[in-house]
Amino acid sequence: MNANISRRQLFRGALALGGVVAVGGSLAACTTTEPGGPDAEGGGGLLERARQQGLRIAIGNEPPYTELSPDGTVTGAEPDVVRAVCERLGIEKVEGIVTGYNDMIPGLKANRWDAIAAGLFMKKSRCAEVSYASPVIVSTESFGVRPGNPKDITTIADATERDDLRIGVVPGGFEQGILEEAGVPGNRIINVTDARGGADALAADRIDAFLLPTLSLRELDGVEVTDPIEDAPSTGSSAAFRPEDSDFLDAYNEELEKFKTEPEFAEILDKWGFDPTVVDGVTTEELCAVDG
Ligand code: 6CS
Repeated sequence: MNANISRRQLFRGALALGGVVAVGGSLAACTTTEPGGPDAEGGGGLLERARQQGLRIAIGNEPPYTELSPDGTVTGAEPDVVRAVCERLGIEKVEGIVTGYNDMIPGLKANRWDAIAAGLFMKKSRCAEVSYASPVIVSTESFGVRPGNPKDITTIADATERDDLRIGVVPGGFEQGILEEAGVPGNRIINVTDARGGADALAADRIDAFLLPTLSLRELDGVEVTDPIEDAPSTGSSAAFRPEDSDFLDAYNEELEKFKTEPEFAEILDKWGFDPTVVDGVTTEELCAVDG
């Protein structure tokens, strides 16, 4: 599979072949902490608090975007970039808290964590609630299907037009929005718990296809992964913060832009099988214009 997608192709949805571009790496062992109080002073307060107590990030535990190892080590594309940028900000600890995609923004607003670093893809409705840093991940979507793709599912139009198809999605995920926007009836959009749950549902014939980012599906045993779906919207992600933490976001973005030019950024990407070229020049504004 050619992992390089031209940016033009990606944004015109004309994906002939492609993979996923993003970052990755390893992260120091992390623990989770009790939720802290609200950051009343805004971003400046968060920066100081994070320097003293560490930064709490919400993750989905969906490799290669995020992964919580049995020993508590938090790795994955976004946490690794967050960890590297935080080091440059004098923040020594990054602590991962596993949660569902549908809880990430409400939990951020409730101060259960300080940021989201889960590959929470940018789209209009999310960008209206949280402030994203400069993009580090640009992704494609695929269907996970049973070997041989017996129902020949390859496009969102297939999912919309064929009443026999039951499509699995994770609750509140970007993919659920794709199907709802396309007009797939709710009784054919089947919630699964997470990536592993989707693979199990597929194997048990509770769903006919599992809609998830291409690279996430490739991590699952027993799941055949279609080429990137040409009629699915493409977007990307980065760390997301509360709008009132704008001072923190400004400081974070300043370091992130520098980090994206350093060899370590490219080294992190390769570790998770991503290619940074497509993310060059991609802006938060562009990705926040994605419908949904
Ligand atoms: O942003 C989202 O909602 C999607 N992101 C990832 C990395 N996996 C599935 C999820 O639906």
